[in-house]
Amino acid sequence: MVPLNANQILRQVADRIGLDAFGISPVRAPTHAPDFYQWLAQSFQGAMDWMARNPHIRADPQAYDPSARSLLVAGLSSRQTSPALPRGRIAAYAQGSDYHDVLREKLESLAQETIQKWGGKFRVCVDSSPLLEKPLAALAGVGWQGKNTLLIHRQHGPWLLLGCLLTDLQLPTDQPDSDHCGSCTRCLDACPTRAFPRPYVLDARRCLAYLTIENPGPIPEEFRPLLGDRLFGCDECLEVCPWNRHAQNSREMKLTPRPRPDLREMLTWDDQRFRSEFRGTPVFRLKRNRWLRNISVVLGNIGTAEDLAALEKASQEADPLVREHAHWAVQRIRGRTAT
Ligand code: B12
Ligand code: SF4
Ligand code: SF4
Repeated sequence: MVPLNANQILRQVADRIGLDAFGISPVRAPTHAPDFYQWLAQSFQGAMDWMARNPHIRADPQAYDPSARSLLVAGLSSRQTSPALPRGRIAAYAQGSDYHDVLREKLESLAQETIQKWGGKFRVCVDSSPLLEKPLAALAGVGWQGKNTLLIHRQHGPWLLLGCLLTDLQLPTDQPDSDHCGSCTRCLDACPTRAFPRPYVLDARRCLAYLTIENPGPIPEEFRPLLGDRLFGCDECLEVCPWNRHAQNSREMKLTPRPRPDLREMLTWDDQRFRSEFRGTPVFRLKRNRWLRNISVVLGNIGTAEDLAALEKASQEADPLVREHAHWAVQRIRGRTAT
């Protein structure tokens, strides 16, 4: 028999396991689920075709798992403030080990402890399952969905990484939080590519996180200068949020930034070296060619004449993606330094 204070008990378990936020929601479509169809109709997902597959399942967790009676949502802070690289920036969530593995392990422990207490079946979902994790986290009272579309937590701001457990256990639910963005528009104003067509909606095709991570092809030229020194992802609309005022760096040691050498050195790595350096981190899934694509664009923006030799070598590579971006970077540096 599940006690009435089950969510308080589980909140304590979650905290002990190292999770920074926790809530339980009923298994139902979030309030703004219909906006998801609108988002797809405008092709805001770009080349992320998987977002458009079976949208009715993504829009409603009950359709994804008809046996589910409760949805547990957990958050793990990814906030980091010490840079991992001498030049260039990697988004905070991606500077250490892959959070998918870290969060999955914690959610499995939480499921095991719950099973020992009250039985039930559990399904672990971290990022790649067809769930609208942010609106579901809002429904579970973890925070609210901000104008930058991210889940904002009163203590951890926009830095929580989210994961869910679907269970056939009927658990007492939490109350959704209300929107505390007020008249603030800092995230919308800070976005270098103007990727928000309106508050609470993102055109992923313009987002630097999409362009540097999900986008399999060339980075369109109009966006290359706007990338600045961002190598992988973008934290601009997170860093400016006033709800950062109480946020601490992540307590999860596995997410601690791993130091990396300079961009010029990484440009010379072969595939084997790339794989051994980045295995087990979010950068690994880019593969070497997209990593070199991104390094080239960053060097095109911030590089010096000393980077030219490494870039010229990269512009002779067999892969056309690397070749073209390295060539673009050489031209940009030459244009700037008159070499
Ligand atoms: C696809 C995806 C992306 C895409 C598209 C992002 C997007 N905003 O949709 C790209 C590649 C751009 C991306 C970027 C990033 N991502 Co991402 N991404 C996802 C993924 C896999 C799906 C998101 C999704 O469903 N998008 C579809 C759109 C339609 O959903 P939506 O943005 O929630 O849209 C809703 C609102 O617009 C709402 N709405 C419309 N009008 C209104 C009005 C009001 C008042 C309200 C409240 C809502 C509302 O209706 C829509 C439908 O519900 C999730 C994981 C998951 N399974 O959920 C991670 C996820 C959202 N990403 C995450 C992260 C960390 C990032 C980055 C910060 C990474 C980085 N540093 O580079 C950036 C942030 C960019 C940004 N501002 O969103 C985290 C976010 C955690 C959090 N605290 O919110 C998630 C949850 C992954 C995880 N498991 O932790 N991501
Ligand atoms: S992550 Fe960067 S590019 Fe993407 S919406 Fe936020 S500020 Fe804009
Ligand atoms: S920056 Fe302002 S508008 Fe954007 S999410 Fe934070 S509080 Fe909301």
